[in-house]
Amino acid sequence: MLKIWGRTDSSNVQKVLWCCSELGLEFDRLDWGGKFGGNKDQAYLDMNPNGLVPTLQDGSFILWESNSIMRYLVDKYGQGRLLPSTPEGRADANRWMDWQLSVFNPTIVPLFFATIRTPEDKRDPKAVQAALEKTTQAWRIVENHLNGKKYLAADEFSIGDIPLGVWAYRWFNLPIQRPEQRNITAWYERLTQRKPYQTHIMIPVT
Ligand SMILES: N[C@@H](CCC(=O)N[C@@H](CS)C(=O)NCC(=O)O)C(=O)O
Repeated sequence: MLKIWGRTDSSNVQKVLWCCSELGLEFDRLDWGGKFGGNKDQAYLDMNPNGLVPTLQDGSFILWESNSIMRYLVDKYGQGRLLPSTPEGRADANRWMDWQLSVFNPTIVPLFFATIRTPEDKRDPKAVQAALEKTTQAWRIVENHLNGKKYLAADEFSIGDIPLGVWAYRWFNLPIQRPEQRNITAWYERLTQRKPYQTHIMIPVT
Protein backbone atom coordinates (compact mmCIF):
# COMPACT_ATOMS: atom_id res chain seq x y z
CA MET A 1 0.00 0.00 0.00
CA LEU A 2 1.33 3.45 -0.89
CA LYS A 3 1.76 5.84 2.03
CA ILE A 4 1.46 9.60 1.57
CA TRP A 5 2.35 12.23 4.14
CA GLY A 6 0.47 15.48 3.57
CA ARG A 7 -2.60 17.52 4.43
CA THR A 8 -5.43 17.46 1.89
CA ASP A 9 -5.52 21.24 1.41
CA SER A 10 -1.92 21.47 0.14
CA SER A 11 -1.73 22.06 -3.62
CA ASN A 12 1.28 19.77 -3.92
CA VAL A 13 -0.34 16.98 -1.95
CA GLN A 14 -3.50 17.39 -4.02
CA LYS A 15 -1.55 16.72 -7.22
CA VAL A 16 -0.47 13.33 -5.88
CA LEU A 17 -3.92 12.42 -4.54
CA TRP A 18 -5.55 13.37 -7.85
CA CYS A 19 -2.94 11.35 -9.76
CA CYS A 20 -3.45 8.28 -7.54
CA SER A 21 -7.20 8.48 -8.05
CA GLU A 22 -6.87 8.77 -11.82
CA LEU A 23 -4.75 5.60 -11.74
CA GLY A 24 -7.09 3.82 -9.31
CA LEU A 25 -4.30 3.46 -6.75
CA GLU A 26 -5.14 2.97 -3.11
CA PHE A 27 -3.10 4.78 -0.50
CA ASP A 28 -2.82 5.51 3.21
CA ARG A 29 -2.59 9.25 3.82
CA LEU A 30 -1.43 10.93 6.99
CA ASP A 31 -2.45 14.50 7.85
CA TRP A 32 0.93 16.21 7.91
CA GLY A 33 2.25 19.76 7.66
CA GLY A 34 0.35 23.01 8.20
CA LYS A 35 -1.77 22.91 11.35
CA PHE A 36 -0.98 19.19 11.77
CA GLY A 37 2.79 19.75 11.99
CA GLY A 38 5.12 16.77 12.06
CA ASN A 39 7.08 17.97 9.05
CA LYS A 40 9.98 19.33 11.13
CA ASP A 41 10.30 16.13 13.22
CA GLN A 42 13.68 14.48 12.75
CA ALA A 43 12.11 11.19 11.65
CA TYR A 44 10.25 13.05 8.90
CA LEU A 45 13.29 15.14 7.94
CA ASP A 46 15.22 11.91 7.52
CA MET A 47 12.74 11.01 4.77
CA ASN A 48 12.24 14.49 3.37
CA PRO A 49 15.02 16.95 4.33
CA ASN A 50 12.95 19.86 2.97
CA GLY A 51 10.45 19.48 5.79
CA LEU A 52 7.67 19.91 3.24
CA VAL A 53 4.74 17.81 2.05
CA PRO A 54 4.08 15.58 0.19
CA THR A 55 6.30 12.56 0.77
CA LEU A 56 5.53 9.17 -0.75
CA GLN A 57 6.55 5.76 0.53
CA ASP A 58 6.21 2.76 -1.75
CA GLY A 59 7.69 -0.24 0.03
CA SER A 60 11.25 0.74 0.88
CA PHE A 61 11.28 3.57 -1.66
CA ILE A 62 10.80 7.14 -0.39
CA LEU A 63 10.22 10.05 -2.75
CA TRP A 64 9.52 13.78 -2.38
CA GLU A 65 8.72 16.50 -4.94
CA SER A 66 5.10 16.31 -6.06
CA ASN A 67 5.74 16.30 -9.82
CA SER A 68 8.43 13.63 -9.49
CA ILE A 69 6.07 11.55 -7.36
CA MET A 70 3.42 11.73 -10.08
CA ARG A 71 5.93 10.80 -12.78
CA TYR A 72 7.01 7.81 -10.68
CA LEU A 73 3.44 6.62 -10.11
CA VAL A 74 2.55 6.95 -13.78
CA ASP A 75 5.75 5.19 -14.82
CA LYS A 76 5.37 2.33 -12.35
CA TYR A 77 1.61 1.82 -12.25
CA GLY A 78 0.15 3.74 -15.18
CA GLN A 79 0.46 1.13 -17.94
CA GLY A 80 0.34 4.01 -20.38
CA ARG A 81 -2.43 5.89 -18.62
CA LEU A 82 -2.04 9.66 -18.12
CA LEU A 83 0.82 9.71 -20.64
CA PRO A 84 0.43 10.99 -24.19
CA SER A 85 1.35 8.27 -26.70
CA THR A 86 4.08 10.15 -28.57
CA PRO A 87 7.48 11.55 -27.44
CA GLU A 88 6.26 15.00 -28.46
CA GLY A 89 3.09 14.64 -26.42
CA ARG A 90 5.03 13.43 -23.38
CA ALA A 91 7.49 16.31 -23.74
CA ASP A 92 4.56 18.71 -23.92
CA ALA A 93 3.09 17.26 -20.70
CA ASN A 94 6.48 17.47 -18.97
CA ARG A 95 6.93 21.03 -20.14
CA TRP A 96 3.70 22.18 -18.44
CA MET A 97 4.66 20.36 -15.24
CA ASP A 98 8.06 22.06 -15.18
CA TRP A 99 6.56 25.42 -16.11
CA GLN A 100 4.08 25.19 -13.24
CA LEU A 101 6.88 24.76 -10.70
CA SER A 102 9.41 27.17 -12.18
CA VAL A 103 7.36 30.00 -13.68
CA PHE A 104 3.71 29.79 -12.69
CA ASN A 105 3.97 29.02 -8.96
CA PRO A 106 6.08 32.10 -8.18
CA THR A 107 3.24 34.25 -9.59
CA ILE A 108 0.16 32.60 -8.07
CA VAL A 109 1.52 31.64 -4.63
CA PRO A 110 1.98 35.30 -3.59
CA LEU A 111 -1.54 36.03 -4.85
CA PHE A 112 -2.87 33.13 -2.81
CA PHE A 113 -1.09 34.31 0.35
CA ALA A 114 -2.13 37.94 -0.22
CA THR A 115 -5.81 36.91 -0.39
CA ILE A 116 -6.86 33.57 1.09
CA ARG A 117 -4.07 33.40 3.67
CA THR A 118 -4.46 37.05 4.80
CA PRO A 119 -7.47 38.15 6.87
CA GLU A 120 -9.73 40.39 4.78
CA ASP A 121 -9.11 43.51 6.89
CA LYS A 122 -5.34 43.07 6.61
CA ARG A 123 -5.15 42.59 2.83
CA ASP A 124 -2.98 45.04 0.92
CA PRO A 125 -4.82 45.99 -2.31
CA LYS A 126 -1.57 47.06 -4.00
CA ALA A 127 0.13 43.73 -3.22
CA VAL A 128 -2.97 41.86 -4.39
CA GLN A 129 -3.09 43.88 -7.63
CA ALA A 130 0.63 43.36 -8.34
CA ALA A 131 0.38 39.61 -7.79
CA LEU A 132 -2.82 39.45 -9.83
CA GLU A 133 -1.14 41.14 -12.80
CA LYS A 134 1.79 38.72 -12.73
CA THR A 135 -0.50 35.70 -12.44
CA THR A 136 -2.74 36.94 -15.23
CA GLN A 137 0.30 37.38 -17.45
CA ALA A 138 1.36 33.79 -16.75
CA TRP A 139 -2.15 32.44 -17.39
CA ARG A 140 -2.14 34.30 -20.73
CA ILE A 141 0.49 31.83 -21.96
CA VAL A 142 -1.82 28.95 -21.01
CA GLU A 143 -4.84 30.69 -22.56
CA ASN A 144 -3.02 31.08 -25.89
CA HIS A 145 -1.72 27.52 -25.80
CA LEU A 146 -5.19 26.11 -25.18
CA ASN A 147 -6.62 27.80 -28.25
CA GLY A 148 -8.34 24.99 -30.21
CA LYS A 149 -7.16 22.36 -27.69
CA LYS A 150 -9.07 20.39 -25.07
CA TYR A 151 -6.12 19.69 -22.78
CA LEU A 152 -2.62 21.00 -22.29
CA ALA A 153 -0.76 18.14 -23.99
CA ALA A 154 -1.66 16.10 -27.04
CA ASP A 155 -5.36 16.93 -26.79
CA GLU A 156 -5.99 14.22 -24.22
CA PHE A 157 -6.11 14.46 -20.44
CA SER A 158 -2.67 13.67 -19.06
CA ILE A 159 -0.32 14.09 -16.13
CA GLY A 160 0.53 17.45 -17.73
CA ASP A 161 -2.89 18.84 -16.79
CA ILE A 162 -2.60 18.03 -13.10
CA PRO A 163 -0.21 20.68 -11.68
CA LEU A 164 -1.95 23.62 -13.38
CA GLY A 165 -5.36 21.98 -12.96
CA VAL A 166 -4.93 22.10 -9.18
CA TRP A 167 -4.29 25.83 -9.42
CA ALA A 168 -7.14 26.42 -11.88
CA TYR A 169 -9.65 25.53 -9.16
CA ARG A 170 -7.99 27.93 -6.74
CA TRP A 171 -7.82 30.64 -9.38
CA PHE A 172 -11.55 30.38 -10.05
CA ASN A 173 -12.24 30.50 -6.32
CA LEU A 174 -10.00 33.37 -5.25
CA PRO A 175 -11.73 36.62 -4.23
CA ILE A 176 -10.35 38.53 -7.23
CA GLN A 177 -11.53 40.08 -10.48
CA ARG A 178 -10.52 37.61 -13.17
CA PRO A 179 -10.03 38.60 -16.81
CA GLU A 180 -12.04 36.76 -19.47
CA GLN A 181 -10.20 33.50 -20.30
CA ARG A 182 -12.43 31.47 -22.57
CA ASN A 183 -10.00 28.63 -23.24
CA ILE A 184 -8.89 28.24 -19.63
CA THR A 185 -12.51 28.35 -18.46
CA ALA A 186 -13.51 25.60 -20.93
CA TRP A 187 -10.50 23.46 -19.91
CA TYR A 188 -11.27 24.01 -16.21
CA GLU A 189 -14.90 23.04 -16.77
CA ARG A 190 -13.71 19.83 -18.43
CA LEU A 191 -11.56 19.06 -15.38
CA THR A 192 -14.49 19.64 -13.03
CA GLN A 193 -16.30 16.73 -14.73
CA ARG A 194 -13.66 14.28 -13.48
CA LYS A 195 -14.49 12.40 -10.29
CA PRO A 196 -10.91 12.56 -8.88
CA TYR A 197 -10.92 16.33 -9.41
CA GLN A 198 -14.24 16.65 -7.59
CA THR A 199 -12.94 14.52 -4.72
CA HIS A 200 -9.47 15.93 -4.15
CA ILE A 201 -9.40 19.40 -5.68
CA MET A 202 -12.88 20.89 -5.42
CA ILE A 203 -12.72 21.38 -1.66
CA PRO A 204 -12.65 24.60 0.36
CA VAL A 205 -9.61 26.71 -0.49
CA THR A 206 -7.76 27.51 2.73
N1 LIG B 1 8.39 21.55 -4.71
C1 LIG B 1 7.74 20.87 -3.61
C2 LIG B 1 7.06 21.92 -2.75
C3 LIG B 1 6.39 21.33 -1.53
C4 LIG B 1 5.73 22.41 -0.69
O1 LIG B 1 6.04 23.62 -0.81
N2 LIG B 1 4.79 21.98 0.16
C5 LIG B 1 4.10 22.92 1.06
C6 LIG B 1 2.59 22.68 1.00
S1 LIG B 1 1.91 23.03 -0.62
C7 LIG B 1 4.54 22.66 2.49
O2 LIG B 1 4.97 21.57 2.83
N3 LIG B 1 4.40 23.69 3.34
C8 LIG B 1 4.67 23.55 4.74
C9 LIG B 1 3.53 22.93 5.49
O3 LIG B 1 2.52 22.49 4.91
O4 LIG B 1 3.65 22.87 6.72
C10 LIG B 1 6.73 19.86 -4.19
O5 LIG B 1 6.26 20.11 -5.31
O6 LIG B 1 6.45 18.83 -3.57
